[in-house]
Amino acid sequence: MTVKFYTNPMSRGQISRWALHEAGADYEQILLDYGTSMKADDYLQINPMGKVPAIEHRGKVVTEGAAICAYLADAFPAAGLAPNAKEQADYYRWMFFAAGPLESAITNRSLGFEIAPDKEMTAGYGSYDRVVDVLDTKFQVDDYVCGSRFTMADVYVGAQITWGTQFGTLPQRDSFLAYVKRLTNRDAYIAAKAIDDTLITENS
Ligand SMILES: N[C@@H](CCC(=O)N[C@@H](CS)C(=O)NCC(=O)O)C(=O)O
Repeated sequence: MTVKFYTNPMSRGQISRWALHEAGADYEQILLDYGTSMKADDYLQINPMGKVPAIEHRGKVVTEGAAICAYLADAFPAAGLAPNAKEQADYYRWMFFAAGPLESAITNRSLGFEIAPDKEMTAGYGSYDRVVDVLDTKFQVDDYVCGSRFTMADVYVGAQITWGTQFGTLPQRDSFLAYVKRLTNRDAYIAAKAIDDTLITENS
């Protein structure tokens, strides 16, 4: 069954498109514009947040980039991107780490908002520096989230690190750059990125 994919090429929808290509899913894209079709009543029925990405599959909606990645890995098992029993701990741990602490730390940093040291115990991510160091340590040891095998968790975690190092919201640590190189050489990444880049060029 075809996946309906709601996106804008200049958005986190790029992560979901990459995931769709990794999963080998047939999909139909619906392009939405910021502030207009993204906030229109018919789309708010799909995602009341008025944000992209979102997908519809088998009569259900999935929003949130990380959830879309995990869902696609499960829905398209032939791609072999869901974790096996030994990989589940790392898969869920780092996927949620990227969707929670990492995303918050990057967003706050890019908006110029710093957590005061005496408030770090309250903030879920503690401090930006600690988040970066923890992630750096992880990828100094492992090639991929689950060790030596690429899984769908690498799409989500890897997209955050790829964008972060490209746009300067993450430092250019050696471990990050080596990980990004492994990921951005993948056929699915290249194919998905080419589609979004073309859409961006056509619309500019
Ligand atoms: N937590 C959501 C964030 C989605 C999000 O913020 N998307 C942005 C584009 S990258 C958006 O749709 N912004 C439009 C708006 O808020 O009006 C996810 O991870 O998918």
